[in-house]
Amino acid sequence: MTASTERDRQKRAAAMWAAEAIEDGMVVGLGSGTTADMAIEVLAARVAKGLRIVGIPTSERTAALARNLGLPLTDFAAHRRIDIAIDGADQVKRSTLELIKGHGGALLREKIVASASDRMIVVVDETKLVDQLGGKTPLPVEIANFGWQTVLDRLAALGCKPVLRLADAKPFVTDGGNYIADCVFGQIPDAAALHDRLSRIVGVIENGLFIGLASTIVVGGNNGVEIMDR
Ligand code: A5P
Repeated sequence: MTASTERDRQKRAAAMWAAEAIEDGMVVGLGSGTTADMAIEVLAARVAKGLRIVGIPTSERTAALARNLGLPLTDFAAHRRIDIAIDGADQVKRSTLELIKGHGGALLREKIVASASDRMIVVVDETKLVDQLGGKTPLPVEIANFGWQTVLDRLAALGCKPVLRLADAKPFVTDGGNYIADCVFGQIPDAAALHDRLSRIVGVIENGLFIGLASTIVVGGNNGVEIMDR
């Protein structure tokens, strides 16, 4: 088995575990990314067999996938609270269950959905587990497009190397119409402190540090899934 096939198998095992935790009548937060997609596929198959749920998507891409698969969608106008959100992550810190998210660019909606959820189940393969957040993995920060250059300067003053994310040689634009600065901080020993400092920069809309939001991490590994609860 190739490494990528094995990784897909691990991701699918985690996604299946999370999708099986969803019960009839629930409002479900639908995450973004390849692992969340797998959970959405399992949920849609369960809906086809009679499970009654509604989903709130964390991205336009996820909304399109859910619609194509026949998974009914709703929004915050109809439901203020979500029972369970299922989403992926780019890094998970073992000891604290703090996350880095946003490599897919959906971090703002993902964080709004996670914050409105009674429970957030994070689905990852074992390559996402780390002892310390950051390292070479950049922290995505969603920023206003007006004056983005000044925001990058302020981010750099925090000690990182911010790079404006591009797509097809133009700035990548999020579903909310904003830009993303990918910030390499190196090791992030105190995620809460960094989160606060980022939040104080005018023009920063949200950052990819998810602190105190994940309830359960489902890690797909060689020998099935490992469950880490907060
Ligand atoms: C999307 O913005 C991200 O937060 C994703 O949840 C994250 O990139 C995980 O994606 P994969 O499951 O594709 O690795």
